[in-house]
Amino acid sequence: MASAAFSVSSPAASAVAARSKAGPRAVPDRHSVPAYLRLVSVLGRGVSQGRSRTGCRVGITRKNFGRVMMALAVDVSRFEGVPMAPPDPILGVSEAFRADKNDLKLNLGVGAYRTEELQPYVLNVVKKAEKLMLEKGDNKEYLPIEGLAAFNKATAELLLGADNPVIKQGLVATIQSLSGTGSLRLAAAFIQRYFPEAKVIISSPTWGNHKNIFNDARVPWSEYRYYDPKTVGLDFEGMIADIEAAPEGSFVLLHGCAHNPTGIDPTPEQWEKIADVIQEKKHMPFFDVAYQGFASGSLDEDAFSVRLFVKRGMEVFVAQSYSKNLGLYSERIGAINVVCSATDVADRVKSQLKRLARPMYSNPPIHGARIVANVVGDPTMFGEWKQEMEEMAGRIKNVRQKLYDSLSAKDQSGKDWSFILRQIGMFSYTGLNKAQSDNMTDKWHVYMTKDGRISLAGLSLAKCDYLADAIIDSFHNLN
Ligand code: KET
Repeated sequence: MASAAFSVSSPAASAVAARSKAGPRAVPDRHSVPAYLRLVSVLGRGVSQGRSRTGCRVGITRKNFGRVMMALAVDVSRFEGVPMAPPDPILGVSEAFRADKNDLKLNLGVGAYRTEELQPYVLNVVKKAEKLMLEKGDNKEYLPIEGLAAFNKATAELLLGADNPVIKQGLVATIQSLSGTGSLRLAAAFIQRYFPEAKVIISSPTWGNHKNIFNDARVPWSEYRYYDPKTVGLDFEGMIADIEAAPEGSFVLLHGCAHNPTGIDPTPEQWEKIADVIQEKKHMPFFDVAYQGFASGSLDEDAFSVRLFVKRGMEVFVAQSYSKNLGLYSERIGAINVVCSATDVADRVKSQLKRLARPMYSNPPIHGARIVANVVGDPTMFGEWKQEMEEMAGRIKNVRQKLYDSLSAKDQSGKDWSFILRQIGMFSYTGLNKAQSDNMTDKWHVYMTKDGRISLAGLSLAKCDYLADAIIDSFHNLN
């Protein structure tokens, strides 16, 4: 990046060097002037100054400046080889939505809860907990690497049930991490370090970021069948066959509830069979629980799958998120739990998770952890949370019903839209292909992911008719 034009033998630079108290020995040659300093010199106006690595004060006059600037202008950036990254398939949709000036626009991209007025929602119980925290005057000291102890206790209990024997026996290694994504990423780093031969199998389709997470952690992955477009339901046979065929000891990534993006979960009987084949093949179940309480409205019901595996005495990974169920999206609060078969194993696993976390992000943020710990630890607030969660889940169910009603009433083709009612959680997987999804956005200003997923949490009853028109037009007029 250095240009031949920047030479300390130039008259101006020599003059500066001569003025330097450090004497002639400290005159910087062009290699002793760090790149940043040369750049600073170019960007500054008039005389720009700085210190070279030798500690000598250097600077160049405006007169000399022109030459340097010209030389650098034709120089090639060190970042020339960095290509433009594509927008994120989910969060990039929100960026495009913000840029659209049309009044009809609707953001059904990201899975984030909105009120009936389509406004973001901060839970009352969260405001209450924050008020208490402020009154108490809690400090902002670093948390330990594993996070807030009260949070870690609360989160494991919420997931597994407070009287689960694995908690009582100290078999659960829990680390507070950076929400669901950070917890998954930490677990992926653990897999990469301690199971370098293992691969992860993930459902087809799955939440888009799963693939990025394992790619970045250099953990090989492949897909197992999950969604059957013909039935718009679960391809259970295919799922079982693919889990069975995976190399023994694979990690099987499962959505604990409210599968994203399909909204299709296995039945309790199917979960039993999935557990059977995972156990037979000595696979490791790895649950992603991002929607506990949001699928059914009940925290316990939505933890059914995880608890089933744990009850069988299996070792299990579980990543948790409080983005959706407590609406703490930007607080980045979640955890990775590893249920182990012995206390000393849990201790060792925890120690290694901490070791991985320390150089990655050192220790997690405290604010969201305190909110969760306060809400779960206080019976009144805990009750209020459950009620608000039921209300949120209830609003989504109402919108789901209304969308189905609107589609059924408006669509004259006889198409069966009842799959929308069978899907659960925040999303509906509409079956719209990329061209149809593009039409939804380009013509109707409905922002959604290109896999045909819409977030019903971003829809209001009032907008259901409009959305139904958009879907019918896109579905029938494009293929
Ligand atoms: N797992 C799943 C299945 C998931 O849908 C999300 C978020 C996460 C983990 C991570 O959430 P976090 O906020 O890191 O705790 N999904 C929504 C938002 C996103 O893509 O980041 C979404 O699918 O819209």
